[in-house]
Amino acid sequence: MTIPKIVILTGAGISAESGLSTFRAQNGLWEGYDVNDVATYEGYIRNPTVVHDFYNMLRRKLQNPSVKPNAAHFALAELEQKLGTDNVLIVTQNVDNLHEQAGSKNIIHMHGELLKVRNEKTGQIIDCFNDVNYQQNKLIRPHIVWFGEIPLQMEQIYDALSQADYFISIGTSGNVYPAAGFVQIANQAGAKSIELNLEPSLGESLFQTKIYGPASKVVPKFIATLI
Ligand code: BV8
Repeated sequence: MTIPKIVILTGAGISAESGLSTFRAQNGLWEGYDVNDVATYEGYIRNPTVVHDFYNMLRRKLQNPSVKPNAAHFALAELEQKLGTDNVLIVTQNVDNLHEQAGSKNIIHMHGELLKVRNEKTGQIIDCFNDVNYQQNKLIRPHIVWFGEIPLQMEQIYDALSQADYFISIGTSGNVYPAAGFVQIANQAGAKSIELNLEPSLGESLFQTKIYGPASKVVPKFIATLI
């Protein structure tokens, strides 16, 4: 029996039960900020201190000991461990490190990472666990893909989707492209497409299988059918 190739797309919903807010539950006002002010390059240029304060707050929140991976993160780590790292790829829109904390290894952070910053001049990516003080070094920006910027490792993602036997979408509303279009690529490649979410996403009709409920419940249950 050949081992299936599985691509898993995760969004903010998989980390909701770990205590991290999703983006659109608060109708686009995220942590009380307008997404255009804190998740676009224009917003950053307009007011870099506001954007750094915002990401400093999220970085502190992520490192709060109460924020831990939940059963959904652990189920995905177990799937990779059982089927082999080459057969299970997590493409996450999330900038938190909860997949890593749960033990997953094969991860692409297509929208960047909260615990990394980037030198705008050299492109150097550096681990960052503390607040960024913009006044000290104006070349350091969050290593985050903002709206209007190109997501990371798109070639690898498209390549994996074209070979997928399963495409599983977890905890994402299907609002943001190109991630929201991955299910169509997977379907065209002949993959089985499954949506695991709290409620139907915008792309709901494109999925062959849909199971709704909190990720910590529906993800372990579904993953168990693959192991
Ligand atoms: C690009 C960084 C070109 C910040 C983020 C018009 C039409 C179509 C597209 C566009 C358009 N105008 C502009 C675009 C492109 C734009 C886009 O898609 N805009 C949308 C809003 C219309 N996209 C871009 O600009 C992207 N770049 O397109 O470049 C390109 C394209 C292809 C190839 C090369 C180049 C860049 C997008 C990246 C933006 N940055 N984040 C940060 O993260 O700090 S996006 C932001 O939204 C986050 O990354 C987040 O992950 C992402 C998606 O949100 P979700 O994860 O889905 O979260 P959301 O709150 O929406 O939903 C949560 C879901 O979880 C809900 O369904 C809920 O029911 C569920 N849930 C809640 N609780 C639970 C749960 N599920 C299970 N259990 C629970 N307990």
